[in-house]
Amino acid sequence: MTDKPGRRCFVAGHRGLLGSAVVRALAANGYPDPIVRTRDELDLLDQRGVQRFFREEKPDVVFVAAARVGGINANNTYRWDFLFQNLVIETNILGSALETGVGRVVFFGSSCIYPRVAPQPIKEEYLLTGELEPTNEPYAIAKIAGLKLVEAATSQFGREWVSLMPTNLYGPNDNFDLQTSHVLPALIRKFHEAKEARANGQPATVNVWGTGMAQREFLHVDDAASAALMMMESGVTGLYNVGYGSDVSIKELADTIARVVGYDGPVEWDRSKPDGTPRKLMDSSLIRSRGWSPKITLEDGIRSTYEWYLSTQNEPARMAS
Ligand code: GFB
Repeated sequence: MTDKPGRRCFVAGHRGLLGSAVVRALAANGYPDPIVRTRDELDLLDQRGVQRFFREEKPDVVFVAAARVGGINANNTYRWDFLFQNLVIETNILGSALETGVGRVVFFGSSCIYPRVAPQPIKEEYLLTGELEPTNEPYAIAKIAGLKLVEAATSQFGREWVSLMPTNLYGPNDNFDLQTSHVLPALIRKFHEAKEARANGQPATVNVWGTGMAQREFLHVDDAASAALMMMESGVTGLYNVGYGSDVSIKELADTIARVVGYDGPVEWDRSKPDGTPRKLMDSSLIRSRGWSPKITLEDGIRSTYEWYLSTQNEPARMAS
């Protein structure tokens, strides 16, 4: 690793799943008080406000974890919002970071930037070699624009800016809204609520979207944050996949969550809902060769996320043993 950069870190999106994990990772590694702003304090869609903020605060390092995000249904429904808002957030932050001389940026994309049907596992070099998955094309196009800005800041201006492409993330501070969330928090909530209903003598069935055959790779957000910190400190540039290394079918995921939650009732598969990309397992050997590897297994991660979810419901954890 090269020298540590200046210590004024700005974490954009610090209340979200990924941003809050970056704040935890910074605190654990000697960066205790990153600059953060709530949406009320700083609207990242407001170009002038973002410029003013950067000129006043002059961060040395920026983590771009702010984005309009959501699961397959949110991506597919709010297509304007996902394209427009993500483009504006990225150009506001990256433009101001460039103007005020920010040396290091960690920009987060997503595995959905890659072609819908790509050889597995997906290498970084497969970017822009085929058509995108239609359900998340707006989000993917915005994220591709962002990582191209990062690439250009390096090639044109010599900035040590890096883009990380995490696979499907989960963990504390995730969104558990059943219409807009990703599959893992949605299923934790669905199985938990069905378990509670049955315990109260009500009939309940868990509704799972799609065929169950789609494969997904899940990474605990604390592992993604440790990758972000390592890459920021090294000053490396370029594009890196950040994945767990293996994937599961949605059916297998549902079985694991049912076991962790302790639900043994019926499950119905809603084939009117899309599967999305059939499979998007990433090849993360590039970042692994730099010394990073995930530490949290899927089952352990689901357990701790379920505990966190229960803690937000003001009730004691009642896990299946
Ligand atoms: O996590 P998810 O919403 O997003 O869905 P993607 C993954 C798979 O789980 C799909 C199925 O095949 C869904 O049909 N699924 C089953 C469910 N039950 C449910 C449920 O109750 N809720 C949800 N949400 N899914 C997103 C992209 O794609 O992945 C984003 O839209 C981003 O752009 C993100 O890239 C990481 O993995 O399909």
